[in-house]
Amino acid sequence: MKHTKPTRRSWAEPFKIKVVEPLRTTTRQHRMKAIKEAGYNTFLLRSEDVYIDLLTDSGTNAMSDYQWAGMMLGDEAYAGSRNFYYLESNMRKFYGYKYLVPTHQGRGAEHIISQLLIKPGDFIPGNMYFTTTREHQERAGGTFVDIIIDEAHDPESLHPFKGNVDLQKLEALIKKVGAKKIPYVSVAATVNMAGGQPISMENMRAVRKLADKHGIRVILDATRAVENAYFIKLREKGYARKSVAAILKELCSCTDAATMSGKKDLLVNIGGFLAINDAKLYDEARNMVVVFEGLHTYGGLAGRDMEAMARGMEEMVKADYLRARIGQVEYLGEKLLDWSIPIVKPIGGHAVFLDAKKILEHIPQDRFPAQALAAEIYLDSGVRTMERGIVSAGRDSATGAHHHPSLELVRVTIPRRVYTQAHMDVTAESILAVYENRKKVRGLKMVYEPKYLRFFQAQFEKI
Ligand code: P70
Repeated sequence: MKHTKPTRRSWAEPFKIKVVEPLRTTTRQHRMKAIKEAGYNTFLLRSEDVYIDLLTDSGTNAMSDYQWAGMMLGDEAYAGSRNFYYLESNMRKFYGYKYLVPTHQGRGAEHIISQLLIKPGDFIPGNMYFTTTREHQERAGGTFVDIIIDEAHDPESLHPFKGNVDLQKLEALIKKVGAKKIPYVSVAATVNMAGGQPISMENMRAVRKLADKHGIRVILDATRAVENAYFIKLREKGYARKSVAAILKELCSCTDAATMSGKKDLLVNIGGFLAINDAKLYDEARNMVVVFEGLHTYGGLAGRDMEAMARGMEEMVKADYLRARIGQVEYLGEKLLDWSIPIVKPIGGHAVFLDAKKILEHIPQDRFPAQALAAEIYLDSGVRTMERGIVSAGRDSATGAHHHPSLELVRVTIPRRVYTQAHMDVTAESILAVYENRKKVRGLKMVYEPKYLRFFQAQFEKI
């Protein structure tokens, strides 16, 4: 093999491996049967039938020895666990909100905040929908309105902050429906469905200012806010010398509350929370959590899970960790770009997103090209990815028609601290093999469609 001389010095994972979990390989014949039985939906595959699992970065992280040691210090008291108080103090230290309400995961927090703040007939503007977030907003009687900048809908746009809010779109909505019908602006950092794209600090400040002018709250989806803070450090003027921890706190300070899925940035396998500044709202949330999740000092979690989250916060902001984390996603993305495979640009924080619309241009969107592409990659190598296109977008709650998102993507999601560069090579080669045979891939028809969040359980057949 020929090796060219490097043009820059490499990074490496800032850890060594202490425990290993064997991977299973399967035959193509085995996978053919498995994906057919799963109705061509990668969510319905058994993990045992998967080789490299890039379905999600959610709850799939490898914990450190420091976190595992903390698990043994779980205080499993029903009330007032010391792990809760440690988590609360670290949340204050790293995110800066006043009050903490733990939940079993992110959607538990979304449920509570939506029920508390949204009235039927309200509108919730946000920088692109997220599936579970919008579902909870709609269940509370609200209507989600997309106010992300147009560039976010264009996979080719190289805008460095494709997660930005279009302030004119926000202002136009306020004018149209009135501030009283907008309980809050829902801002995500980074934006998952746009391809893991960040929002800039400048834009976040401007959103705060506009919301203040009209007395509207700003609620942050902080699920991947650390990765957003890292992009701000790399890309935004004036932030290169600031620490990611300082940037994260500054970002949160522009908002009134946050929902959090701890299963991403916090380097754990389960957990989430709601973080709030307003004492009255906190009081209501603390009361509601006991109905749906558990007492306000555990919120559906074991003490040990809260300990692992608290310790994860200390690790998530470390510079060497983030460099390797984002660097690994970039490594995979650049490899695909070198081979001219269409992906969302710039490369995002948690995943590489394949542009299924371009790759399978012979398959119309109503025949689910991204769903078909994800199934084909699995079939080729046992690598599991996820559809993020028309199936995920669901139906319009008013008309019942399919939403037709401009982005029809397959998400190749990288768990934190789990896979090596060699796994990225194998993944890239499988995607290349499928890309080269793309003309032979056929579309799908949906034969089973569940009512809520259909992408999780829908089933398909080949056309
Ligand atoms: C993913 C996961 C979860 C998530 C998120 C953002 C920006 C909230 C949540 C909910 C899991 C998932 C969820 C729906 C469809 C597919 C996969 N994202 N906000 O893989 O948090 O899962 O803890 O309830 O990304 O992206 P939780």
